[in-house]
Amino acid sequence: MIMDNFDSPFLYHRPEVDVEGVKKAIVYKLIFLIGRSPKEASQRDWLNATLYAVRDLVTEGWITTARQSRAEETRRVYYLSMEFLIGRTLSNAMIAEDIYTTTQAALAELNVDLEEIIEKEVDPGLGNGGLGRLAACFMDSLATLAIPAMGYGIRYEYGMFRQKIENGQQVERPDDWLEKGAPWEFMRPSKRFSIDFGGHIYFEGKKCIWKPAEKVTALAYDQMVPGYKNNSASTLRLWSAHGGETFNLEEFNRGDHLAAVATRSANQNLSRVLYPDDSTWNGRELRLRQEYFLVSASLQDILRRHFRTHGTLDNLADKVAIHLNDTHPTLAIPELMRILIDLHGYSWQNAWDVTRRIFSYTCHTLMSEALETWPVEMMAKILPRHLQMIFEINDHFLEYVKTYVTTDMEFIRRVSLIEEGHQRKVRMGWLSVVGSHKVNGVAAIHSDLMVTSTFADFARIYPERFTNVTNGITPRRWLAVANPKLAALFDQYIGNEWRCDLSQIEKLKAFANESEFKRAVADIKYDNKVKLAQYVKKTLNIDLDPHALFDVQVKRIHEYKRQMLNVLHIVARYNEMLAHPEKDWQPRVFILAGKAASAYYSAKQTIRLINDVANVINNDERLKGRLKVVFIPNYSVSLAQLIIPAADISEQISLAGTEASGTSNMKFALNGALTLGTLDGANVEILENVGKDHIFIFGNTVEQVEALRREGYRPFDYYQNDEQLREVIDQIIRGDFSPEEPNRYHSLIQGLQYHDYYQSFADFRSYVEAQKAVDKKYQDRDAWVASTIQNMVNMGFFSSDRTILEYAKNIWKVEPLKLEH
Ligand code: 26Q
Repeated sequence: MIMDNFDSPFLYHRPEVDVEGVKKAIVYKLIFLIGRSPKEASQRDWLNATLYAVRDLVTEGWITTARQSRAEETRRVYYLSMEFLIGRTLSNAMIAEDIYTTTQAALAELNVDLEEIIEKEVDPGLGNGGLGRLAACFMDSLATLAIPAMGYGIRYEYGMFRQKIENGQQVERPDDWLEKGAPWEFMRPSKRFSIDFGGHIYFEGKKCIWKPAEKVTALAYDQMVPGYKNNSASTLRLWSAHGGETFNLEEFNRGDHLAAVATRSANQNLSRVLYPDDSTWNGRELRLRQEYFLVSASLQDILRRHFRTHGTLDNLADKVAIHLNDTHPTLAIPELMRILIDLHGYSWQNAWDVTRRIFSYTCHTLMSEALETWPVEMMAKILPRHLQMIFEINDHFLEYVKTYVTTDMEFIRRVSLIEEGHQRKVRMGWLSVVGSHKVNGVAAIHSDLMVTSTFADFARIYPERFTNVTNGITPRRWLAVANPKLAALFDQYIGNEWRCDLSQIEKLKAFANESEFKRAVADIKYDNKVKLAQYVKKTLNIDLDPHALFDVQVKRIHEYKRQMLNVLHIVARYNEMLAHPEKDWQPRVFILAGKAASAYYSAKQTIRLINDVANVINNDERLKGRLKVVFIPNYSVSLAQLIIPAADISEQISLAGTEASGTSNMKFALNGALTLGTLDGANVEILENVGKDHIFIFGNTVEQVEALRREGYRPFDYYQNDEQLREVIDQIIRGDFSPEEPNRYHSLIQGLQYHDYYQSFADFRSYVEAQKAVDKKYQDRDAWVASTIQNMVNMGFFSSDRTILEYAKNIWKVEPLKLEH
């Protein structure tokens, strides 16, 4: 019994995990932690009491796992990410601890509806989209597989903004997620580190000395990530910038007290807010400070833990693997070099060997505008020693290239870590490749393109360094939590092992043709659509027919993701329906959601156009309700859990070669939606797994896209030659959907007519045809359900457990703990 291991067993009492025990535990928390009697408790009080009670159960396994991995002195992996989009914790934790129904019954006896309080939990938006959610799925898999690991991120006071739609337009509101308390986190007052910024450097002989000008304190907040039914949990440690001991040393020493205090609030601002940009890089100084803040605090923590366990840093590379989630934490490379050389007296070469054995890096993009580069001047001001270190790394690296690869100056200029020009810049992507032993892309096609385009020069220098690890999603949240009825059906047919071994889902193939199974799958989809329709009715007052085909595109709004292509087709369909109202049109609901970066004008205009088009279509009685368009505001993890299980069609329509992987495509398919997509990102592998009869592929391939670009793509020709496209474009330009301001979409549409960088016009015809094939297939409901099932049962590969096991084996070289309890 684990109790024997606790330092103070008297303080700890594990509640009995039956209805009576859970009930007692919840009421206890309500009274003694929240200070309310059951009689006067609000729904939120009940939620918090339940969270605390469930948290106790997770804590036990968490402490023992941590203790075991410390005792075994295992090799560990540290996942550094500026974003973790973890979503709500309660249902996930109850499912992991296998106490969902017990808790439900306990609360029912207290006259509390579990489903209702679940909806009250805040959804922390500490990430932008795919990259942040991937990090959260990875934490879930690391915990479930009991791999010794820890995630490090930033505890932003304000996460991704809350999106409201006013007069059809996006309005951003601060996301004050901490306002109502954060019962799932543990503050760690003793885990605090000082982070240095600015100042100057000088040399004493060969030794470099950094005299920083400012200090900020990083304070740790821990969150447990429960493993699935393994009585284990991993830690996500988020750093908060603390003003308490912060001041500008130089100003303070000059006696300028007021100025020193004034900077304090600026420093506190470090963890104030998440940058809401995803695909376009935004080189703000505060962002650079945030990145270093994460890196410095995490490395100090990692090294302190290592030293405590091992008493030396000499075996660091044997015991520590650090993973860089894109280039955002890449300053960790020069930071570790600095620590080893300046603080621990390592030789340069020795430090470099250690560093390169420790780091690995995942690239999540190909688009050049998303690659991070920091102006040398800015870095000199904020991190003078790191800039100096990067120059040294660059000298060393270019020397290697000249000796072993080529002396071609053009090549050397391209691969230099410093981009020359009127403003010199540090290339963070290049630095990540040079300082890591493995670099991976996130889907097969993406990893292939990495070595032939963005990183082609580096693939020539370090061919063995590049690899692929296709993304995955956790089946716990994206099936068990999000779609409990479907999960229960699977349990009934094949048992519940699929929950931690998704390849088991193949076993359902044996029932794929059974009419009872098919009917159950169809009924569950229908129920999920009813639930979504109820939400839409309640929040937007729009009536949706759950018998209609639900066609869904939910993701960040970006030109490369081509929400505009979706809109063009919707308007074309609208026109056709009005021209032939007598035809037997398959009723359709188009559902879109997603946030636009605050400064991204055309993305915001796209949202507005969707809403304008929705307004016209939803109010056109000639359609007899057979066509509806809905933009659901404030897309988030919790909304994804509601929307994805209700989808019939999953829109994955990015221009081939632009979406690194996509992960919602996997979530949709697992929940039985058919993909309508281009040969881009993980769509390619989804096609390979589900087979061509169960997916709708359209549009140009990467090769065709490149050929068009080479030959000079002329969108205007498509406009002129395609009558249906021309009509749609003319309508929008004429202001048919914005009669009160006819010019509203001029620049948006002209951007397409004359540039159309993401080639929507070129794929329009093939998209419209694919949409017709969708209608046709949906008419044959039996064939549709059969395809739905083929999608679900062939998703085994896309579990993040498989992804994490690949990282563990091929990149991190870490092994799962053999849990003792
Ligand atoms: C960088 C510098 C300054 C400010 C912001 C940023 C920044 C922040 C977030 C840049 C990029 C991101 C996020 C990128 C992202 O989410 N990429 C997605 O990653 C997924 C997981 O691998 C892929 O599935 C998607 O294809 C990819 O778009």
